[in-house]
Amino acid sequence: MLYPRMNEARMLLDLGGVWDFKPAGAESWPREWAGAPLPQPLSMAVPAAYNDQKDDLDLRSHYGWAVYRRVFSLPRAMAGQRVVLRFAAVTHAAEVWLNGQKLGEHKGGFLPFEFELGELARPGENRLTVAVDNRVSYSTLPVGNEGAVAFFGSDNPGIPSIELAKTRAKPQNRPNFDFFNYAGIIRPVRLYTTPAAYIRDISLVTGYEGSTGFVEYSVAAEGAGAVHAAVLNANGVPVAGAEADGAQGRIAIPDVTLWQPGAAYLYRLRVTMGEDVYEQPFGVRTVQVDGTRFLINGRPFYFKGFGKHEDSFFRGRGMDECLNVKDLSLIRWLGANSFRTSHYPYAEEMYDLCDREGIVIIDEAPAVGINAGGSADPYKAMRIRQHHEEVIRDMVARDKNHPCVVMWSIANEPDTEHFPQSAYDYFRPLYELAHACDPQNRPVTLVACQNDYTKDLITRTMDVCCINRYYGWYNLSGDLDAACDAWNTELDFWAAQGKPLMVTEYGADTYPGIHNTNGEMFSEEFQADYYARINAEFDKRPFFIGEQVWNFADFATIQGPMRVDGNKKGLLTRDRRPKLAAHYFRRRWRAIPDFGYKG
Ligand code: GCB
Repeated sequence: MLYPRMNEARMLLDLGGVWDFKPAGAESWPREWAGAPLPQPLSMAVPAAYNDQKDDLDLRSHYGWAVYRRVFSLPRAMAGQRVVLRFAAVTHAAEVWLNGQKLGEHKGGFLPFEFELGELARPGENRLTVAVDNRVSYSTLPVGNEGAVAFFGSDNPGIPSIELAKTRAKPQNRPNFDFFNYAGIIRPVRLYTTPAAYIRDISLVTGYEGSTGFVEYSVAAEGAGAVHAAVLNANGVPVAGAEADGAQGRIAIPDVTLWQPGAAYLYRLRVTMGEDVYEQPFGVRTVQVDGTRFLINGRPFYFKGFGKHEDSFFRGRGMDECLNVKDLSLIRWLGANSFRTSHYPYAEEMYDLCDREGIVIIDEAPAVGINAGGSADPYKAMRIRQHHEEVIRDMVARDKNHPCVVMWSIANEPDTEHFPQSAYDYFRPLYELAHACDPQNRPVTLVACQNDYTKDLITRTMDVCCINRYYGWYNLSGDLDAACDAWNTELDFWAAQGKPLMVTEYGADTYPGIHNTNGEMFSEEFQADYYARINAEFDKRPFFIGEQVWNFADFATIQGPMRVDGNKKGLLTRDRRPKLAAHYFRRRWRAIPDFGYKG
């Protein structure tokens, strides 16, 4: 799906701003709100999660539907054009109504969807109503626990007063994942136009031979029109001779400048079809797994970076370009080169920025929580397969042209240990699907949780083995000698698999300002020691191709006995101040080259 861009053929209007808002019921919302002003509405900024915009615990922990509404006027200049209403992400499910008529619905909170307005959009005032459902369950991705009443480990079952209280407790979301369930219209809402015959999609594959690059393009169009494609350089100047006619083709780019981590260079493919025009940015680069090496442009790359979250004060998971720019600045300050979009595809603007700044992304589907704690086979208990296929297809369709994306992650921490064959049977087709959808055929991975890796059958079959491990934190807590020992036992196992291995999570909760001469848990010293000790083990292993720490910054989670004001495993605080370990990593990573670290 193309990102909406304004040019001489296409208009673009942003519907961001302050909308009317009203929380509704757990199971449904009043249909009369679809065609009339909301009664006593609250003001709510869009895009942003609604949870933290008011000082109201009921809203923060709202369960179920909420309704947004705004009125907009279509400029006369749009008359006669094809007008499309595009939502970059509404979390987690949406129903959209225009002028009292239903446009459609969408499931999944992290990928775009759009509606052609046709006759429904009229000149002058239009009333747009968006109903949003934040419920997570065994049939959503990310996965929520079944039943809307809390039952945490600390609520010992069988105590009569607790059993009775449970029958009266307020329904609530019970995410099966460790990040706050922010919801609402979290990314931009835009109107754009195209001519009646239009470019629907563009797919690009790049490569090079010697100093000559190439881009293979394929244009999907609706309606008739001759297609022309031309390569522009980073200054927007046409590259002499780099053009072709037809909906598919291969264009040579003489004296190519490659897209490299840390040294990005972006061309644009200017596609015209009849009246329509679209310029698709791209970088010329290749990605490949070769034995135990991960090659970008034929050179062995070492991942230095993070698992992240889209998470900030007030906006929650709302798209924030300023924060994105700041985060990339901090990534550079730290000497890192990459991150994983844990645990869902991020806002499109972040990928554009990474394309532009040469930061490498592992792009993750919103498939987290496929784990019933070993008590049940999640692949039988959960009703997610079809939706999982959809989100992989949609993620790849959205992000396929970004040079910054070098690998797809199809899930985070599913149960691969207790039901290894079920996991294999479930994930193998999804792995194949991700490959089949991607014109660039990037490597595909699945991020495995701390488990008995000898039982897990699927992780070792991925193009790159990605593991999350908490030796020294959740396991062997505080004992770094034992943690290093456990790491080495495990690394011996992976050495025998003949695959590239990277750690996609390891970390320690660290409360900023706690200092401790003995370097005990939760102190800044412990976090720094933990990483220094474990990294020294990674450095001894040639097949170990990257370290992504958990997490870039502290982030919000559901309240509970395991979390003190959120997850505190950030190298940075939530407001982006460095902890001691950030300075340690800055020294380490600035000394580790992007390429050739492991030969
Ligand atoms: C994990 C999860 C991540 C959590 C993290 C933690 O394994 O993938 O979402 O936040 O552990 O800190 O417990």
